[in-house]
Amino acid sequence: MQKVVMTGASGGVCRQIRPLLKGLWPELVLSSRRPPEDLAADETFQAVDLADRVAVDALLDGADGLIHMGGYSVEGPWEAIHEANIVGLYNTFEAARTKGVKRVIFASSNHAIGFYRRDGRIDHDVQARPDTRYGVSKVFGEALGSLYARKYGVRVFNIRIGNVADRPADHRRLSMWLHPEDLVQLIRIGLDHPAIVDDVVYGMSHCERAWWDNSHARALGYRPKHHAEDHVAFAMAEQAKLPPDPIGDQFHGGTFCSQEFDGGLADLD
Ligand code: 15L
Repeated sequence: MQKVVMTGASGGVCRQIRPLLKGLWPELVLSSRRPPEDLAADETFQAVDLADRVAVDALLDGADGLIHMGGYSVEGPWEAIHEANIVGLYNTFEAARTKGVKRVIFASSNHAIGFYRRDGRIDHDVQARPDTRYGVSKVFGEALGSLYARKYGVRVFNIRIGNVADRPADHRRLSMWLHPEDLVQLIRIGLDHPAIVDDVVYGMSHCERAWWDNSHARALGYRPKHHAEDHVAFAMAEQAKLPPDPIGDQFHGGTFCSQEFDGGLADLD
């Protein structure tokens, strides 16, 4: 990889991994609608709205790899999700295809499978169970990636990210926390591993209470360095500040499941 582009540069996940990406490739271009407030003098930035196809084309000109962290990152109105995560993502994959980008890392999310219950364990191959319109857009993204891999040869690595932070933020995150260094390890596997086609892995560190079987990531060489159980006291203290959530507390997606919940079939498996 000579030139790698990362979208979503002004978002929270990129803020945490930008310092760790420095020097990994000869050229790293950061992009989002607005520059990150803490953009350093040695970082290259290009402002692009993903809804603007011409601008996305220009962004990916000459790129070998794309780390796609851009888009709408929580639940929101359909119009906003549609523009950023459906139209914007389509533009991004089309630009990747026409510009000859070899690899795409797609920041998928645990909210693609948020309606699985916490008392079970799932692997990367289960049927989608999105918990929000946002989660639906992540399922769409994984499907789009599969199409572009199998039809056009753009290899895609889908990371169903749990929650990226220095420490697990609460009880739920003890099962799905992802330290920034472990995320970078996954990104490097996705850009470099020769066997990647349209693979799906879970973006979590070593979580002893995991609800996800991440053996596919392990088979690709992923060895997370950070252990969630090292932070139990902090996570549980934070949890004590939160109100109970009778619906959200049953499912992987937490509050994303309980938002707007109304007469759902939540007591099924
Ligand atoms: C996500 O997908 C969101 O982008 C992030 O803001 C968190 O809410 C995370 O999931 C989570 O589930 O903790």
